[in-house]
Amino acid sequence: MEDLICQGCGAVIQTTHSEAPGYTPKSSLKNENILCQRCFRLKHYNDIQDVNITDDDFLKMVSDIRKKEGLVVHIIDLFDVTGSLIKSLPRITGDNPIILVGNKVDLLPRSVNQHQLINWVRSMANEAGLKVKDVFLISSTKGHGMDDLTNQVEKYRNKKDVYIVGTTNVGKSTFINRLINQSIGLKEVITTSYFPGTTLGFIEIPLDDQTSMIDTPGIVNEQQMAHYVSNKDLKIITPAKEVKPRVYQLTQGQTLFFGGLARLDFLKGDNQSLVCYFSNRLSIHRTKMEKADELYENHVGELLSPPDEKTMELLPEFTRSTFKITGEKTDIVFPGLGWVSVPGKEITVVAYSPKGVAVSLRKSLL
Ligand SMILES: Nc1nc2c(ncn2[C@@H]2O[C@H](COP(=O)(O)OP(=O)(O)OP(=O)(O)O)[C@@H](O)[C@H]2O)c(=O)[nH]1
Ligand SMILES: [Mg+2]
Repeated sequence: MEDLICQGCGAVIQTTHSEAPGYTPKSSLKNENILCQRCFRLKHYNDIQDVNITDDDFLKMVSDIRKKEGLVVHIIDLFDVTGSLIKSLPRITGDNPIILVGNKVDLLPRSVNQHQLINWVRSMANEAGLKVKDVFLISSTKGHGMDDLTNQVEKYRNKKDVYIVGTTNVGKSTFINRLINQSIGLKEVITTSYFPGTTLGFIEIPLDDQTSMIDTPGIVNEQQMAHYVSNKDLKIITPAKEVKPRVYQLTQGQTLFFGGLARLDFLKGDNQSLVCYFSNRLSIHRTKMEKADELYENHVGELLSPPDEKTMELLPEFTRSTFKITGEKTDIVFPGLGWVSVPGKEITVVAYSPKGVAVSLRKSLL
């Protein structure tokens, strides 16, 4: 007999280990569409049950695509390109053609020019050495760009299967749910959540008699901030709607705190406007550099929050990186948290982020 699969997360259904993936009470097996207990609780109570599947297990699962033939749709999160673009994707998905999809475009300021944004995403992929056939921008929650993408996927897939691949939380399952909803009207068939690691196995959605679109578990990128914060803080740092740029006119010797999760010192340079793109719910605090250490020590978790208590247990210590920026307009990226855009004037900054979540620079997005 073939294994039964949970239609919400793709785990193999079992009735013996209540702590393991796919657990379903025997009484539920008679239902036509089986949902495991974890999916049921996520859907109805927004309560996440941890499962002991390792990052490596997920990677192995997704690496199975190497042995298959189909189109790979690599979804990234436009709010966290650094944390979600998988440079080594061809090692995981083999020779299969890749198209790149920037999801969550609804989070970026509406004024952004779509054409420029596509070119920017393409240049990020090029820089990472990732060869892609095409680039698209969508919002899986709002529906933006979905029709165009669906038509192009139909063209690129060449009557073969379609694999939806990406790091955790980029919106793979939300994307497929939207397609299901558009084609047959059913709502939220696959389980989605703001917790990373929602999908646990392959979920096949038939496209026709022979081929399917396949949802896959997210590949874990240790660098993502999401792995170091509590569920409550995750909700605060994840933007839910269009991010409002916050502009700070800074002078040398001033510091910005992003909650208490990251910090930026303006070490040297002429006065300038720094534009901050973070979740609107994350508070930004300005202070003098000379007072910053003391402020942090005395007020992290209070004035400077998040982190809450739980996050403070998980969070590695700050590491510092010094950057000298000259020339073109540059983003200082705090992966998974946001970025600060600085004009291309000469400026030296020191960026602090939790160890393991490395701050980086990139050509400015906006
Ligand atoms: N703002 C915004 N949020 C989105 C969009 N698409 C997905 N999300 C949110 O992102 C979170 C993750 O979505 P999922 O669909 O579960 O992501 P996933 O890639 O399947 O995640 P895993 O299964 O854990 O790998 C959820 O809170 C979604 O509501 C989008 O287009 N815009
Ligand atoms: Mg998923």
